[in-house]
Amino acid sequence: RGEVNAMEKLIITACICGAEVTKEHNPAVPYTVEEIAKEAKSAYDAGASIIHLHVREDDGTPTQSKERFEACINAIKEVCPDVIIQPSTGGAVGMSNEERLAPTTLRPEMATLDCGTCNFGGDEIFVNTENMIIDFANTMNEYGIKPEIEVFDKGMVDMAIRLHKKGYIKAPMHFDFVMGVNGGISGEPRDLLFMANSIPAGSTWTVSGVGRFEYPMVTMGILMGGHVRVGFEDNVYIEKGKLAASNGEMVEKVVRLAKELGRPVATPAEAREILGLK
Ligand code: KMH
Ligand code: ZN
Repeated sequence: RGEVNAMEKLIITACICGAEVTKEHNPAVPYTVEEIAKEAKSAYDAGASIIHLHVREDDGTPTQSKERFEACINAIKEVCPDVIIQPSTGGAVGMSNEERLAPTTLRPEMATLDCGTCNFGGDEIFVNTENMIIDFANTMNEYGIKPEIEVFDKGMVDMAIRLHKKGYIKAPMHFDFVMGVNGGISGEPRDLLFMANSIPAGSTWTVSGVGRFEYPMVTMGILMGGHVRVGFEDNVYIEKGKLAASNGEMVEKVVRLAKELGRPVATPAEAREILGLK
């Protein structure tokens, strides 16, 4: 169950911006349209085929504004014409459903579909009720968007499977196991084995590890035949105690690991093929 050919090309997703991380954490975190395009290009040039996209106002405030997404997507497409752009529908904790869904009206190839509610550190709660997930899935089906099913815990995998059986989420499903959120599943090797063994045959998966879990989870993901995500949204360090200069530097590290471990890296065209995008 959940097996992927270990020689399959490796899809690298770069989560270049996020909603929580700021320039105080790492001055290279992008806010403006120009900064977002520059970070996307650094990741793409290094080998990323998907950009998981959150956008900000110039002062760093997270926004789900359709206009801001459109401006950023256009700027990214100018410098990385064939990259797959995957807007977030998670946005930032506390945003309304309508706000969160705004980028789907641009009909991107992919978007995230968060499959459960969880604590998100401190007093934060990231809310995704069952009816919200159904509503978000229906919207994505209507617009022909392939969901990346974001799961922060095992129960969210089960929710996705249940909604698939009810016809709301189409197969083959593509999961992103987000490991190490303060409120979700941790990022120990056994946790990833458990998650990868819990999804239906024929599904694809990506793994991302938050903070110190990033590179260990990525390494395991490469070895297990999954796909991987890195970037400032998940972690701002290139190694313990050393800030990453760019998202591209983090992607370069993944490409080096993949080479050593025998996984060729997918181009955007190959990623589209693997994920069944049009
Ligand atoms: N910013 C988090 C609250 C997603 O992109 O879909 C949610 C998140 C997940 O980042
Ligand atoms: Zn995100």
